[in-house]
Amino acid sequence: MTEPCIITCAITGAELSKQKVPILPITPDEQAIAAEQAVAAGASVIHLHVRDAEGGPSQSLEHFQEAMEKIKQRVPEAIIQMSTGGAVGEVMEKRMAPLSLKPEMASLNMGSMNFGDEIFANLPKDILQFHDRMQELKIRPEMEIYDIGMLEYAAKLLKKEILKKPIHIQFVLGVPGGMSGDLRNFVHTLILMESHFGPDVHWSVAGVGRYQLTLANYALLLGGNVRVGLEDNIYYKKGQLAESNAQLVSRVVRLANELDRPVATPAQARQILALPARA
Ligand code: KMH
Ligand code: ZN
Repeated sequence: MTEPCIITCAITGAELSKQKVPILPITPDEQAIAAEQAVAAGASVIHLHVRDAEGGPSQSLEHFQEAMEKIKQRVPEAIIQMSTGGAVGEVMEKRMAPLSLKPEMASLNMGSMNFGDEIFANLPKDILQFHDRMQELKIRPEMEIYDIGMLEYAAKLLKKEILKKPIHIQFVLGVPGGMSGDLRNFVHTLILMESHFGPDVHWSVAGVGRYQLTLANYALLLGGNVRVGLEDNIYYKKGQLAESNAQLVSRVVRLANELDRPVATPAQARQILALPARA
């Protein structure tokens, strides 16, 4: 059977504001509703950033705790994937702290890069520290890869047996400063990934902005997984803002149906990703 596609929904992000995107869920209650709707539409993983009382990006443990509790109350089956990237410029200690809440998954950013006009810093020593902490707490890292050098760095860590299988990669393509979502780039990237990691790697792709739809289609066709959501893309189509996170998820589900690709339930996603059982 074709492997079901795991849909991740990145509901909030750290860079957008409610002023610019009024439908952006930023309070714990709004995030819980957005997560519930996204899961009802077909998502199984919620990539989670949280906000402070003013709506600004936060990596505070308390803000994560509140949002995670509200999400779990509304949609207990959702797999919560905590962001450890936070907003550009956030200090490592703050990015690391909320991991002690032990989400099932967390993002592990695999290198430094320009991120728009700023620098998103992820030094090797910090990447290893995040990784060790996730291992210690049995949190599954999702490796966020924005450029091909980051993939090669991950391959090096696998060779050194620092990273261990199962490996789960999220390509985030189209950030200004990273690799674009041009399909020719992506084909090359996937070929390289397979040569380094073998066929049993799980991968997903998040196309930023206009790349979201094309890359989602491509992942569905090639047996990969898909991330959509307002963090990456606020448009449904050119010039038309998305109505909600769920709307973006629903489109992927429709495409998957057309392409005969089943969509994973949260339980199937846990099985596919071999997530450690939780008490
Ligand atoms: N906000 C970006 C600078 C992650 O979630 O780990 C980084 C980001 C990655 O969103
Ligand atoms: Zn993120």
